[in-house]
Amino acid sequence: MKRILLTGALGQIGSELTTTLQHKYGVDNVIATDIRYSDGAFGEDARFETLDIMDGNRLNELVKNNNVDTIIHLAAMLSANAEHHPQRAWEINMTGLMNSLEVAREHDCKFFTPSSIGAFGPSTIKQSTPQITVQRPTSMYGVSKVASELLCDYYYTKYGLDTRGLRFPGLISYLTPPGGGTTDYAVDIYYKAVEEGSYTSFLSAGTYLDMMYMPDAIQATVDLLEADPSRLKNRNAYNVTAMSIEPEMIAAEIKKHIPDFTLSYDVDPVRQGIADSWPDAIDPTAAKEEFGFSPLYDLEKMTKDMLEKVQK
Ligand code: NAD
Ligand code: AKB
Repeated sequence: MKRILLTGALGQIGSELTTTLQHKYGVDNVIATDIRYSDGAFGEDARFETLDIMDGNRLNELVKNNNVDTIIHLAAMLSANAEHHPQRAWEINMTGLMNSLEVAREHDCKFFTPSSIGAFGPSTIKQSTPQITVQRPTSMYGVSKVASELLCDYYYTKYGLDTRGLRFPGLISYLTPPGGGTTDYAVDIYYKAVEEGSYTSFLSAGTYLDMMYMPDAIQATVDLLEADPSRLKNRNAYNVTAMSIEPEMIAAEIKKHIPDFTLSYDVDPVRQGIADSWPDAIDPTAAKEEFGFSPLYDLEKMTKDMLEKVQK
């Protein structure tokens, strides 16, 4: 892998993944793109281009002119926003993906795009959710993620495109705020704990969801990108997770560092409905076996690091 292009690079994942890839493969070999202007986010020498993913021709030109051999497609609308704008979410999530897959096919690029725990629904088994199981989500985000997984499978079997993906859980990070998802409370809670000593959660107590700290998500992405293709049996997306947690558990961990911290609730029915339709705890065995997925952060270690970083 030498020349990587990322879409949606200024988002929560892209802002950290781009920097990691720059260090690993060289600044010149990473082309970050986003619909928004970067304003020097990735350093003075970074290669950045504005790109609306709906414009497949421009993506094609960028890939061709820069001899790109790997596309990482991150531009998407997340679950809570998508539920408020379902038609637009379908357009961005599906046309964006089709444009990226088509360009990857034309230039024979390796292709990575994230799926999500949102690709599961209320009829999916909630505990130890298997890699291959029922996927009948009830949110527009989930519908688009299932379709995305199927399209990645299709391009692999039909055209031999080297598609790879991860079903990310809620990702917790301190560098870039999350972009309108159902799991965002698990990031907000750390900021409010440090700034105000209290937090009002939009998900109720006892809402278990899979989560992972961003360094583990970035490492899993790099590991999957570098994995021996002959070992990968799943070309849609792999279950990955580091912890299954609910708001009270995060609060209890925060209180070890900020004893006066208080947690209250003002439940948002839209995001609660989405969260209730998702699994409590997915099973990442296939990712462990096929590309060595092995997260380093549990709730305790992540909380300590998050609070230190947010306090800075
Ligand atoms: P984000 O919302 O933080 O970032 C998305 C980026 O895409 C933004 O910078 C935005 O400007 C850009 N964008 C939006 N519309 C665009 C367009 N038309 N053309 C080009 N760029 C556009 O999202 P994220 O959290 O970084 O997620 C990236 C991917 O990972 C998405 O597919 C998301 O579904 C998936 N994912 C994220 C999480 C998570 O917790 N962050 C969990 C599971 C899956
Ligand atoms: C969201 O909540 O939409 C994302 C996700 C789990 O896909 N964080």
